[in-house]
Order: sequence, then C-alpha cells, then structure tokens
Amino acid sequence: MGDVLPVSVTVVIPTRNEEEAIVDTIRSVPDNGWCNSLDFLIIDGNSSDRTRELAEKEGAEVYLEPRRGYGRAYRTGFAMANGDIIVTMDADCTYPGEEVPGLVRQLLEEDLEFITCDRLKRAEKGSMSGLHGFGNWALSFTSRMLFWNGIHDSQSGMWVFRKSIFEDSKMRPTNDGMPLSEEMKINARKHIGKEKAIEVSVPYRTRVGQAEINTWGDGWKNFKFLFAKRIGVNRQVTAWGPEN
Ligand SMILES: Nc1nc2c(ncn2[C@@H]2O[C@H](COP(=O)(O)OP(=O)(O)OP(=O)(O)O)[C@@H](O)[C@H]2O)c(=O)[nH]1
Ligand SMILES: [Mg+2]
Repeated sequence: MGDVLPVSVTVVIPTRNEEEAIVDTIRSVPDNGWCNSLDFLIIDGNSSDRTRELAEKEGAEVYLEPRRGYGRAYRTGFAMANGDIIVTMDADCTYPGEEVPGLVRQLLEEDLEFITCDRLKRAEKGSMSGLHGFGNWALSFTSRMLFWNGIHDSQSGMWVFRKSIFEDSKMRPTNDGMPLSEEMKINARKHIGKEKAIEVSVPYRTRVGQAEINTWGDGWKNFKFLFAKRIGVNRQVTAWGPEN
C-alpha cells in the first residue's frame, strides 16, 4: 500500500431490505487508513428487515428516506455526503468493494472527475441473468445511439467521483428511479467529457439476497427516460438537498 490518499471518501449505498448483504458490502471496502477519512452513508428506503440496525452496528451513518426509489435515495445521499470523493454501490455484494482504494487513487493520479465501472467484460458466470444481460445491452446500445457517448454499461451502479461535480447544476441528477444510473453517465460524458469522465472495467458478482427490481417495468422506464432526455422533456429539478 502506498501513501495515504489526501482525500475524504463517502461511500453512499441505497438499501431496501438488504439485511443479508449490507454487512458484507460495507466490510468489502478496505478500511485500513488508505485515505484521510472513510465513511459510509446508507440511504434506507424504509426497510422492514434489520438493514438499518446492522448498518449502524458497522459504524455507518443511516438516513431514513421513506420516499421510494433508487434515484431518490441517491439524490438525497449525494446532497448529504461530506466526502471530497463519493463512491456508490448496491448493498448486495455484486460490486467489488476491494477495488475502491485503487479506483480513488486512479481518479486522483489521472486527475479525473468521474469514473463509471463497466461490469460487462468481467461479469462472473451467473451474475447477470440472460434477460437482464439482454436488457442491459439493449439499453446501453440505445443510450450510445442517442447520446453517442461510447458508454458500454449504461446501467452500472458503481461510480467514483468528486463531489464537486455537483457545483455544476447540470450534473445534478433528476430521476427518482432506476434511470438515475444512465442519467449520471449521460450527464458526465456531456458536461465533463470523455477525457475526465471515464469507464473502467471491474468484476461483477452474483447477488446476495432477493432483488426487488421489476425487470419489465424498470426496463421500460429506462427506455422512456432515454428518449425523454434526448429530446429534453425529462423532469427538470433545480432544488438540491435531502428535502428536495
Ligand atoms: N433507499 C432505497 N434503496 C433502494 C430502493 N430500491 C432499490 N434500492 C437499493 O438500490 C440498490 C440497487 O437495487 P437492486 O435491487 O440491486 O437493483 P439491480 O442491481 O438493478 O438488480 P440486481 O441485478 O438483481 O441486483 C440495492 O442496494 C437496493 O437495496 C428504494 O426504493 N429505496
Ligand atoms: Mg444490485
């Protein structure tokens, strides 16, 4: 391990009934002094299981966000996160927490603003069902055709970025659902550019615990969002903060 990275890092994790995986997800990120400070911010969507309690026991800050939605959770969490660097991942042991120090180091050493993690090249066998794999390909292809931004994995939920990107209000995401994921990458490539907003390959693993994702419903919402965004009729949100 090299020098201590001179930044504070907040890992923001949305959760909804993830008691089987939240502890291992938090523990998967090395906490051995590799950066100035590392903290975890769990945005919980009113879990009815022990998710909040288990996360608190691991030392994470837990914020209850009863308003539904993956995007809503991140919009709340991004406005609250204190770190210079924000890292995101699902609370289901699918993303490689062990790669977080290396990704933050790359962001700093290469003077980048935003990294999105591509799961497709290194997805482990069985981690993505055939239907999800196809849906992901179709959405990523459509996104590339509409926005010509070269992003391979438009649905990845692991990003490593400087909190300061949100000083540009055009970088603040507006979607309260799953489409927030593609929105983040479209905005990054559009407003930051491909030199400083890059895509890096990471491993992707089989989910621990039951997913609540609605494959057809969410897939359709993702498609609608892409076309609405392309023609500029997606929701515009100007307020920014956990209450907005
Ligand atoms: N706060 C909050 N978190 C949510 C909500 N819906 C999903 N999540 C969390 O958001 C993350 C992503 O949801 P997943 O169910 O893993 O969706 P996915 O990755 O597309 O589906 P899988 O490939 O099956 O994992 C998980 O950590 C969920 O617990 C919600 O309404 N509110
Ligand atoms: Mg997941």
